[in-house]
Amino acid sequence: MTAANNNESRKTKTSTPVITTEQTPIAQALQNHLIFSAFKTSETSTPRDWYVATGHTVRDHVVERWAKTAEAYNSQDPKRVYYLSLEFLIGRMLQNAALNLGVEDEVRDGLKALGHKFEDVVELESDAALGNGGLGRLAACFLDSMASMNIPGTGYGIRYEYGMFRQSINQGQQIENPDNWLRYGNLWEFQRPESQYPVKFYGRVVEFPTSKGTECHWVDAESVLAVAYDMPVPGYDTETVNTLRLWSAKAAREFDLAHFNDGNYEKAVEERNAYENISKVLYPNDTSVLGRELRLKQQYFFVSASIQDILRRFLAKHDDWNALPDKVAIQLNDTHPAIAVAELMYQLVDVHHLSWEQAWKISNKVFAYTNHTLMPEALETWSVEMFQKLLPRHLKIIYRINFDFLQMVNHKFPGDTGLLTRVSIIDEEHGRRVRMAHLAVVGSHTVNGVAALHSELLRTTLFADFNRIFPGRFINITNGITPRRWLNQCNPGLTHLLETVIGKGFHHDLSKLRALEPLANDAEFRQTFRKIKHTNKARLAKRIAQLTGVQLNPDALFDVQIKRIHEYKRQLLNVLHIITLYNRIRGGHVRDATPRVVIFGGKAAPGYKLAKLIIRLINDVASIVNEDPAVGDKLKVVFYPNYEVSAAELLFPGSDLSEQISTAGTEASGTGNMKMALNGALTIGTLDGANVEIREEVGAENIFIFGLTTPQVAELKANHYNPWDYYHGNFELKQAIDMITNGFFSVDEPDRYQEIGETLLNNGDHYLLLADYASYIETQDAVAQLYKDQEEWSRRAILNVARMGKFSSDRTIGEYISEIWKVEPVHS
Ligand code: B1N
Repeated sequence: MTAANNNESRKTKTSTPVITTEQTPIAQALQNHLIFSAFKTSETSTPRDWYVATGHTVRDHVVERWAKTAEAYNSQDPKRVYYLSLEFLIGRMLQNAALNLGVEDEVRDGLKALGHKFEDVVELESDAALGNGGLGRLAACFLDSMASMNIPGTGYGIRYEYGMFRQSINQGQQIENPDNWLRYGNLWEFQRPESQYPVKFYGRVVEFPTSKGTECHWVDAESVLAVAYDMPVPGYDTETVNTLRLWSAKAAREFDLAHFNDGNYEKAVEERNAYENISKVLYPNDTSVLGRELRLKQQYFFVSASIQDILRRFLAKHDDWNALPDKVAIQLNDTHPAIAVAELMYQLVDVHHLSWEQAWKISNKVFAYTNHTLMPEALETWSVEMFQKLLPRHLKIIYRINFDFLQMVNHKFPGDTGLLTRVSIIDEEHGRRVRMAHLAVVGSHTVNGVAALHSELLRTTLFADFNRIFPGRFINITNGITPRRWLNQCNPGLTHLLETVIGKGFHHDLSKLRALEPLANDAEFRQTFRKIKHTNKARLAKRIAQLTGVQLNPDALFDVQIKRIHEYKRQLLNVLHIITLYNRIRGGHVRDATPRVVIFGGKAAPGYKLAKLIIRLINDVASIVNEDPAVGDKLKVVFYPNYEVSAAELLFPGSDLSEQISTAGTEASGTGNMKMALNGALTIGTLDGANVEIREEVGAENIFIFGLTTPQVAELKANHYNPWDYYHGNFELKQAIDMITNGFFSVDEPDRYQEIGETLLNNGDHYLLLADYASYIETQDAVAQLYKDQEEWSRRAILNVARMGKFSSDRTIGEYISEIWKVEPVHS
């Protein structure tokens, strides 16, 4: 049981505080809400009641501005951005709302006066974990930036009843537990019963001849209701509060009365459940797709409701459809909402009776698509058969879009049938499938990648054909992170230090951090900087001791890899390094080792066997290493259970070394890399994703780059890469792999890690761990060496902080605005 849970079960110990005349309005509001919102007195209150009182107190401030923002948008009718995403990884709301509204200190003081600690109260909120990882968290950072920049932006997604599963570790293995995040209610959401839309599935299409051609009617369809739940998105230091609108599925009829009257009560309930299952649970797969019907249902469900909502809002003020692109920009967060291209055509042509040509012209000016990965297993395709069954009208629409598109291509590149086959929206070679990425590219005016290298690879590999067909359509917009949550909120110590030396300007313009550069040479400043890092590490160590029982020395080098568990991210390479260090220590080869703590965190998709095996290996290695008296404090290994946004807020500030070690060309961007550097960690990484740009910003001398580059990876693969050569050529590598496969770390089951040996040696080592091993180890040795020189280490860490300005999501959103959305700020 966690400390937070422990707290929860007991009553608040403190006696009723004396109400003094100097009480602040916030302290009064807290007490009022304890009575009127939690319905408790101080004597009977539990810690959760204080969470409720605090939440309501902060929420009141939010709601006031929220209404004003809505009113300003309504009266000024600006062009708006709609960010469609199947994932929004928000995390906790309370502290972020208090911070953005500028009432955090007052709330903290108010609680203190009443005998409570803000930090303890905040801990009682469940994370809104409506996302898997980087893609979902990016959507949340974008919402924060849009609100902070007064951009009329709305997020649209699904109100999953269960978010990302909660991970526990049992005997070293991942266990998935349901994430019942709404169990105690959610004071940050507002149901909007007035915003409900029917969403149709199944049925068939009938065609009617008319004077203008044929008209299609989608008939005999089943229907489910999408009910809106709104969550506020308060901007930082501004009056703007935007909206995240999440859809929940509700059966269109309470029960099928026919079944009900037959006495078949169970069947009536079952059918109802089947509809409501659509918004039940988030698919826990990151960068890989399963092709399940329920997933396509989820996608169409939230897309259809969102498009209906967007068009309703437009129609309330306009009657000229050609003005739609002047009022509406829709961003597709990967291909998950790409069905929106067909849905808008459906709405415009079938429901609102525009001509196909006019509708297509309008639609193309509305949509833009962001690609987040090159991994082939993440490219969404749906069997034509399933599509036909679930969305028969949309399949027809897609055929028509494809027909027009291929005609155009054929006109531009006559006779190139290979090209037509490759770019067709329908893949005819793998049993007829709809390629959602192709639909998204054809239906959008702009397509962007998420880091310079990734966007270049999109243009030259995945979308090379499309780049010829649509020159200029493909651009780059490098990802960013919101400094509110990832600096101010998670690292108050560092934030305060920065404010005292360079002022508060960086809150609104992160590039102002550059003013910090000269202080890297100031010994006194370096010492203060180190002290803050030490405090953050001690705080992290304390939490890790509570969670795992492992005691850590905060003076050790905290070497951290936190992200989804995936072969391409190469947690295994990190493990090979740990085993190498362990062997050196055991062999007595190291005098004067740099004490190191290696921390892992991350979830494996429940069906991804090898990823789960990697978690188990990390834990098995951890128990051997941590319990070996020959090792002592020199090396500790920890797996941090249930890595989530709130855990990240503790882990980033407590890290010294940021592991960003994916095979070059595989990680589209990465955003943890940015969070870690902003919080004063040095990076060890490959030239992959945004690491390339991080190096550009911080300077090659302030980052540890190793391994093959993207072209070298391609070349090695083309030249019959053989991992065995590396295995036989490097004694330490061979020894480490042998220990894994011989059962050194799994004495009770020596074969446990056979599969890992197979992947690395016999199945081609797809992610080139063996090829990069020597370079990685050598670079890690340099890291350990530098850490001994604390002055030089801190100097470089400070320069990293100073040079992270580019990676604010405010800069990213600024680029979306000028390159894609063409929207203006609105002041409420
Ligand atoms: O999107 C992040 C990037 O920083 C990461 O490099 C990238 O891996 C991540 C299918 C995905 N790409 N694709 C996904 C998530 C869920 C799913 O069902 C794919 N996530 C990323 C932000 O750009």
